[in-house]
Amino acid sequence: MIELEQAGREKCILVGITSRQVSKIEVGESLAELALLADTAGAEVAGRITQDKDRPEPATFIGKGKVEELHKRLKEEKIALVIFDDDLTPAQVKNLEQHLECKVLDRSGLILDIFATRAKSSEAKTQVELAQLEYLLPRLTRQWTHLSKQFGGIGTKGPGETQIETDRRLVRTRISHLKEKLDRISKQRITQRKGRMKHTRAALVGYTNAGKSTLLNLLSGSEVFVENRLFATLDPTTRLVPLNPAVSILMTDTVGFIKKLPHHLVASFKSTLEEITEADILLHVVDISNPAYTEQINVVQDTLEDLGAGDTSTLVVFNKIDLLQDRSIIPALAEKFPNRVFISASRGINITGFKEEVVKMLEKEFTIEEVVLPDSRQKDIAQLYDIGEVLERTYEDEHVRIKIRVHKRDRERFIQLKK
Ligand SMILES: Nc1nc2c(ncn2[C@@H]2O[C@H](COP(=O)(O)OP(=O)(O)OP(=O)(O)O)[C@@H](O)[C@H]2O)c(=O)[nH]1
Ligand SMILES: [Mg+2]
Repeated sequence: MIELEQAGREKCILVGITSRQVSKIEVGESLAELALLADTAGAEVAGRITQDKDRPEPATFIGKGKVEELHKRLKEEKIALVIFDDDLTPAQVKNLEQHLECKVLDRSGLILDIFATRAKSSEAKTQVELAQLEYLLPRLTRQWTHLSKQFGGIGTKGPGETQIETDRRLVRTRISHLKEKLDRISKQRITQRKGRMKHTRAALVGYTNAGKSTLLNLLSGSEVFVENRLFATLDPTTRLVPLNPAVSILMTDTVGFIKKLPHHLVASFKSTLEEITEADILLHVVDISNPAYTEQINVVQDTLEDLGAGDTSTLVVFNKIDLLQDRSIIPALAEKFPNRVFISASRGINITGFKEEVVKMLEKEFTIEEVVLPDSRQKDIAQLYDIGEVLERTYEDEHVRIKIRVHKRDRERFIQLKK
């Protein structure tokens, strides 16, 4: 498995490609983010190179001349790691490692490596290991295909193939074992969530490093780990947050998103990400001081759609306004995003305004209903607790009067039950 030495910062060079579709500015921003990822993984960025190329070389991604130029530089500066901003095929990695005589990583491999060092809970560790093995599996096969092509023919299909087959079998067995384990964890989570059904739930979502954990800490007085590096949070944390004397909600902080988040990771973090899909409302935290914030908003929206949470009502929380040099962009953003608020989580700016916006949103999302049912309908009365937050329950003769807060999503179920 890919591992970066933690002791002593390993030097690396970053590589990106500009083309008709991807401008120099975009690649610059993307490489700046890759540099942050490299730093988070414990590497020191010694240089960045870009090449203008509409179509990547099938064998080496970058052109032959670029490979030679890079090889020379690596030798001169004694650098043993190159990180590509785009995903490479297993064959490209193999070829590049041969030509460059150094370790070659792509963005997905680097992100997986960071997740592996960041994972603390048994659930996160299991999810990351599953993603890593899924990433490794095709590489085991194709690496072999590559070797058999190169050395070809007789004599290469014996022990090598057996070895690969054995490895693949082992990896597959481990994958199904991990999947079973995650299934069990996911079931536990559903039970846990059932236990807190009666509360309104909001999920903090957003690009990595936007300030989600900082905001949750401020609102709940908790101490979720905060760091100016990427993917500080992998495990979801849920806290009760008072919004005003009458209303409090459960707020969940969870893993941040990033451009080109490896799909294996999204798939294996399914149970963690259910905290997002099951939420009543989403609070989308945006780092407004990041020059790429518009692209980051789009990445988050696309990821939410992939997860099936694209339709959940969302408040856009523009964070880090204390770092904003040019305040003139605020009115345009306010117009573009009708549900939004501008805050600074670390400085505590406009937190009251934030809470008011969340309360306003809840008022739109939920209605407070009253229903009177005969005592005999015990089953339906129990069902109500599953539909919404029961605020009051009073007994009158042989009837029970229930005041309940219902999400608009569950309104139909409520009306059916009331009949
Ligand atoms: N200047 C400034 N910095 C902030 C603000 N909010 C958060 N930060 C800083 O931004 C960095 C990232 O904050 P986190 O709360 O860890 O961000 P996150 O969204 O939880 O990040 P991940 O868990 O990695 O997805 C930290 O260094 C925070 O101190 C803010 O309003 N202003
Ligand atoms: Mg966090």
